Amino acid sequence: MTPQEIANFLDDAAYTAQPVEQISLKNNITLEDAYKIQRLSIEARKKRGEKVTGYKMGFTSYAKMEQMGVHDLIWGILTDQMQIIPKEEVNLNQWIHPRAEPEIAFHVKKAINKPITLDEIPEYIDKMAAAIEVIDSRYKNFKFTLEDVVADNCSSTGYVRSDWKELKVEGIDNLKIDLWIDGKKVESGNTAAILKNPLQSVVELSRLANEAGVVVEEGHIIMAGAATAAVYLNPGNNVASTLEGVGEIGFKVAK
Ligand code: OOG
Ligand code: MG
Repeated sequence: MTPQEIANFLDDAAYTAQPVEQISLKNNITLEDAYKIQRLSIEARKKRGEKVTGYKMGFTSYAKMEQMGVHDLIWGILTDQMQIIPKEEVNLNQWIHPRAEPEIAFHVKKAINKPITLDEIPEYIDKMAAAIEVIDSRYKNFKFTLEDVVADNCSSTGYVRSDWKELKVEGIDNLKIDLWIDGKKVESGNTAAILKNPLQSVVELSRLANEAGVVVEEGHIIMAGAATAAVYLNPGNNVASTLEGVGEIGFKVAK
């Protein structure tokens, strides 16, 4: 298949919520091809009227790398269609086998058009929030190689955040971050697990985006990557994440 054909194949899988074979089984794709396919699949979403709202980093914590068996940093693209309205009910039938993970989100104050350093962060990032990412690999059994998952836009499918709070750099690398289902703590982590400092995720994104010729625009959201493993969602679940000193956010899954 050509990159365009693979992009359409994965976009159809997402759109119809039907799992597919890993594309790496029958196609020889490099990591560069995989990112090209990712961008083509976003073009398909844009044709349906979706707008890019930001970026997500993946495999920034050991817990995630171990759970999924992929040990490289990845980045994916978020759109407005993926936004979950806080406290509103979501329907699981729009997805294949969704999982939730607790994250920290950042708000871009000024367009990031070059690789930035940790020291430069306050010039570009002004706010932070507690967040939940919903990931839904389009591949059967949630199994993939690095190239598979990158082509599949890094399993991106949903995200929700708390109200924005002023960015506080001091201590951001040592905050408790937990995932709750039906009032029970199901995953417990610390922001230190995210590249030792979740702001390092922004630094890495700025490097990767620059290499790809992408500008992270003012007003965009950046998800730093989960600090813990992800948990499957079930009908009727009440899902929440709490981020120490920053906030909490949740949503309900329809029965
Ligand atoms: C890939 C996405 C990884 C994260 O936060 O590490 C990710 C996956 O696990 O399916 O979003
Ligand atoms: Mg994630």
